[in-house]
This record gives sequence, structure tokens and C-alpha cells, in this order.
Amino acid sequence: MARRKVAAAKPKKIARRMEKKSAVRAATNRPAQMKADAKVTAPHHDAWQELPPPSTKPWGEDGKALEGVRILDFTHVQSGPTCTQLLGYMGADCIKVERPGVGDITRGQLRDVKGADSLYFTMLNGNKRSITIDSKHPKGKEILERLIRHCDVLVENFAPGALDRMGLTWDYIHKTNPRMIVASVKGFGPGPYEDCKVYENVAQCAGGAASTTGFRDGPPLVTGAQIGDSGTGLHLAFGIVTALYQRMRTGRGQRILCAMQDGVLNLARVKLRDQQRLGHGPLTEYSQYGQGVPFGKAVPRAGNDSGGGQPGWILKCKGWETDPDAYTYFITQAPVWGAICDLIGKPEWKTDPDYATPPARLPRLRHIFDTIEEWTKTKTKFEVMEICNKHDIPVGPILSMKEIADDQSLRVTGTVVEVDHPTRGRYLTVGNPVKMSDSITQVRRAPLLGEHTEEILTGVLGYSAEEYAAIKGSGAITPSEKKETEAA
Ligand code: CAO
Repeated sequence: MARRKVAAAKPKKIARRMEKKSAVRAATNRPAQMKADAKVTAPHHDAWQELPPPSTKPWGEDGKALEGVRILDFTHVQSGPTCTQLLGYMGADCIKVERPGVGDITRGQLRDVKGADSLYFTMLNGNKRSITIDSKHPKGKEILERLIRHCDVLVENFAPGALDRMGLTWDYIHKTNPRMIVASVKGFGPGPYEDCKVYENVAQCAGGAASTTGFRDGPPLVTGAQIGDSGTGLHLAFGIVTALYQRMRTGRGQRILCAMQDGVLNLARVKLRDQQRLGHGPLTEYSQYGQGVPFGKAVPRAGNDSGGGQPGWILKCKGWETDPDAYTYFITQAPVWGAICDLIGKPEWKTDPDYATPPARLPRLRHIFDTIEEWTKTKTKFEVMEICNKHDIPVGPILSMKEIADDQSLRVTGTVVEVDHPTRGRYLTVGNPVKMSDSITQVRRAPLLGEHTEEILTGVLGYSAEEYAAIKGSGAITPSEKKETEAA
């Protein structure tokens, strides 16, 4: 609902709205929230007197939430990098370790600009520094040990066992730095599939998303949203921040495991809800119920049925014949049924016993949506939005990626950000989707391979210039000649 209103508003209006919200929060909610926090952390009455006043800075400009947290980022491809990029957006110092001369494999995947790192890589690795280290080289191992001592969290999403094979076992890491948190993404948790390598779509299939997506008479479908990779990265980021919080009490790091199957299932939990409801009778809000199609033993694919108890469907709008995205999602929410009937020219449905109540409408949903569609086809998806919003009817235009890329309101809020890059020029990325009143989010471009190797070795790890030169000569941070010959 909020998103729909933002999309319709002008950029300046949005900035003003965020400012206004900030002021309202400062005057009301924040002290209340702080009081609640204080109950947990401050046992003495005196502490109440010491509560800081609300921030005087404008929205989102008062420090970085994860300032001082240093991440040893051993991630690659998508799931791990999304996690560390988010932590980077929140202000953590992310040091991405990459194989000399090779780097994250996605640097070279789906390249659109010759000689430049791919968008796959650049859009998932902003706000990071890149250091190249051969983790199997003796000198490389020594550098990694120093990094482990200097960092708070190690994040990795290698295939099962790869970290151990590098010698970076939990026992070794915990002994080297007992405060370190080690966070991993794997395809599956402990069990029969724990050793399997997993990519996005495998996780969508194993987590119950694919079997419940698509149309009843078609095959299972995967979604465009990367719920297996980015979804699990998000879960892992939550685990890391939680573990950092616990470490404030215990002083100890811990291991975190996010299995992609678990992450997808968490996002598909309403379908596990429906699986259990199925044991007690048909799922009446699924359109197959109204069509008299019997249910089987497992939750079926529900097409574009609304996931909640409010029937909804995707309907054609003006221009659908030529524009593949000229559609709207339309929800027949019960409290606004009267307004819907008036809009579509069916005022008699308000009192007709076949249409007046939600249960009466269930067997007729197909006919109802067909009738509403006759109306939506006369309007553009944005006109439908504008008209329905006035009556609080929940609808949403099907936005193409082009429309999202061009949407100025998303630029103003920092959800879509344009970044400059030395070899590819300007590109769009998704900024921080989490907006915080007292935290700065600066979106910085992704690093070139090994761009910060010297800076990290000397600035963070304290190697002298001579030591740095010796490391460089050792082959631990540069591509081996053998690999270079192979690549040529
Ligand atoms: N120096 C030296 N070696 C390095 C290195 C470095 N800096 N960084 C990585 N390597 C090595 C690892 O040690 C490992 O070698 P070994 O297998 O010989 O021990 C290898 O590079 C990387 O292994 P990998 O098996 O993780 O990579 P892969 O491309 O074969 O598999 C993937 C990719 C994603 C399937 C696998 O990593 C995986 O299943 N990860 C967990 C699940 C996951 O995150 N999936 C989402 C991926 S995004 O769609």
C-alpha cells in the first residue's frame, strides 16, 4: 500500500514526506521505543535520566549502523555477496578475498561491456574492498590468519568442505580469534543432501516455491525474484547482526548456517500453512475451488490467486494487445466491495445474494474477475491505480524492469542508485532497501580485482613496505605464471 503511494508521488514530495516522518518520529515514537529498549538493557532508574535526546540530523544522516564492524568476505556468485553488500551498505568494512588473477567467477559472467566486470558482479559487490590472496599458498595462509585476527565476521558460501580444505576450520578460526563469527550459506542443512552444490533454482525447487508457483495445468515454475540466493543472503545478514548483538553479552563468536532450502521454505511458509489446511478440507480461496476442480494431496499451483484470504487476480489493462506488461493486480477486498461494484458499473451486485458476501462470491470469482477486466481494459494500469486508490481498492500495476529503472521516486529514496565505474561507466544498482532514520547509506561502486590489496595489507594488517614487496614477490597475491599461461 505504502509503495503504491510512493510510486505515484513526485520526488520532492517523497523527500518532504521522509523529513516529516523523521520529525514526527523524533517527537513521538522514538522516546517510547528507547524506553522499551532501556527496560531490557538499563536496570537502574538513573539510566532513564541519561537517555540521549532524539537525533538532530536529517533522516538517514547520523552515522553508520555497522561502523567499526569488519567483514572477512569470502563470498562468491550471488547468495553470499548479497549478504555482505547489505552489511557494507550499513557501514561495515567488507574485505572481499579473491583468487589472484581470477576473482569471483561472476566478474566474467554475462559480460555486456568488453573488458569490464559484469553487472552480475558489480551489482552484488558494492561497498567492498577487494584483496587478492591465494588461500592455499603458505604466505597467503599467513595473511589470512592476520585477517582473521583483525575481522569480526567471516562470511562464506563455498561448496561444503571447501573452507576446511583451505585449513580454515572452525576450531582453527575460533582459536585464532574467539570473537569471530563464521557465517555460511550452503544449499542444504545437515541431512542427506548436505554435500550438494546448489544454485538458485535448485533451492527454489527444494524449498517448496516451484511446486506452488505457476498454473495448475502447467509445470512447476521458478520466480524471477532470487529468493534462493538473495533471500538466503538476507537471512544470513540477519543472523550475523544477531550474533554481533549476542557477542556484546558473551564476548564470543559463533557459527551461523543458512541453508538455501530453509531460506526459501521460510519465504514459502504460507504454502506449508495451506498444506496443513488441506487436511481439513478444500482451500476455498484458490480459484480451482470455485471452478469445482478437486484438490489432490499436496498444495497445488495457484496461478495468480492472491496469497491471502482476499481474492485477487492479474487483469488486462488498456494496451495489453501490444504491451506485455499492460496488466494490473486487482484485489476484491471485502470492505471495498461496494466501491468496486460502483466503479465497474455493477451496483446491483452490492445487494444480489449471489455477489453480496465473500462466501457467495467464491464460486463466481472467474466471472467476477472477467467483468472487472472489461472495466480495467478501458484504462491504463496507472489510471486503474489512480482511480482505485481514491476508493482504497488495493491494486498494483505490473511494472516492467524498464519502468522500474526509469522510476524517479525510486531514485529519490535511494532504492535505485546510479554509480560510476572506471571501466564500465555509469550503471544502475539496487541501493539499500532498508531505510533507517539515524543511519547513513552510501552506495559505492564494486571494486576492481585486487584494487585494495596493498591498502589492506599495509593499512589494516600493518605490513611494512618491505614486507609488502616480499609478499608480492612470493606469488601469494598475484596470479601464478602457470595460470597466466593457461589463460593465454
Ligand atoms: N585461493 C585459492 N583457492 C580458492 C580461493 C582463493 N582465494 N577462493 C576459492 N578457492 C577455491 C576453493 O578452495 C575451492 O577449491 P577446492 O574445491 O579445491 O577446495 C574452489 O575454489 C571453490 O569451490 P566451490 O566448489 O565453492 O566453487 P564452484 O564454482 O565449484 O561451486 C557453488 C559454486 C555456488 C555451486 C558452490 O560454491 C556452492 O554450492 N556454494 C554453497 C551454496 C551457494 O551459495 N549457492 C549459491 C550460489 S549463487 O547462485
